[in-house]
Amino acid sequence: MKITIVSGMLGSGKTTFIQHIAADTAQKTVVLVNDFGKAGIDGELFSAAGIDSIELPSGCICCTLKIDLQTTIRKIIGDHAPEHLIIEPSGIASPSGVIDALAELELKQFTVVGIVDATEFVELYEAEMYGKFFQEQVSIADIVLINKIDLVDDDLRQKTANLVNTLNPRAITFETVRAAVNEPLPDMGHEDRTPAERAPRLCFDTLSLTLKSGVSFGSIEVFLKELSQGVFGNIVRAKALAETDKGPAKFDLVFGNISSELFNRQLSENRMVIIGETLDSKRILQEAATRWGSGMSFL
Ligand SMILES: Nc1nc2c(ncn2[C@@H]2O[C@H](COP(=O)(O)OP(=O)(O)O)[C@@H](O)[C@H]2O)c(=O)[nH]1
Ligand SMILES: [Mg+2]
Repeated sequence: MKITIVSGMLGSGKTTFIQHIAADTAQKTVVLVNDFGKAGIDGELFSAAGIDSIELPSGCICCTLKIDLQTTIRKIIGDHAPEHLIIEPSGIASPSGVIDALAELELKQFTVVGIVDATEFVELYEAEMYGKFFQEQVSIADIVLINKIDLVDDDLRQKTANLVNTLNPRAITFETVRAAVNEPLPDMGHEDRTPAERAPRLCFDTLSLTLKSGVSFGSIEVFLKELSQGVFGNIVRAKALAETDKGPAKFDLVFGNISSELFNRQLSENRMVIIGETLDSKRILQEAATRWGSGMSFL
């Protein structure tokens, strides 16, 4: 069984990347996704793309026992016998925790793909935000995608490439738009690059909400804008899938950038997840209930 671990900060493009590689292959592929929050948005994105995925039940790898991950991997192997297992840890999970869990299962052949969001990587690194966390995500990778280069100028693109090269001179790097690599990715037998000093865990607050159907598309964008401006705490990532007055839609907030697009099929449930450092959950719930009526609740 081939194993690919896809690591990268919140919103860097992990799910987008996996949609390419899982759709491209003739192999039987299963994605193990450990999304933050309980809303299972990535799981629904994968199934909409016809990709088999299993969600790790309990929140984020950084906070749960390795045992959950191992149990889930064993179950996937037993139930599905995939030829390719792709693991998407949540953007705040440390890839070395996943590697440890695999090693204990005697799974030692895998490739780690690290995805860097070129719009924010240098800035976050220089500001030493989240400590050594990003450094570990890049230094442990066999392949690094410098993604979202459509959104940066040449200068920042070059700076990002230089920083990635300094942090991990051995990695094969690609500069990508929408995490698309236009050639088959090499299979790398992962060498042990686990840093001696582990990055500390990042623990964020998360909030999962359900929304009633038929909410206005614009009202969700306005709400995300307010979230990004810090009205309800320091929010680093939010996403939503909702049946809106314009049709089913997907919304993303990644470090201040909001994007939205219509979704090509009906949704099983309307929901939003929000992740941040100091979430004012009570106010978010109140505001959401005021704007969208009583259809708002915890998941
Ligand atoms: N402009 C632009 N947007 C991108 C690119 N890659 C991903 N995105 C968008 O960034 C958001 C987060 O991507 P996603 O794959 O969900 O990130 P994840 O949280 O790491 O799984 C989505 O709205 C994507 O469509 C890119 O190269 N350029
Ligand atoms: Mg994702």
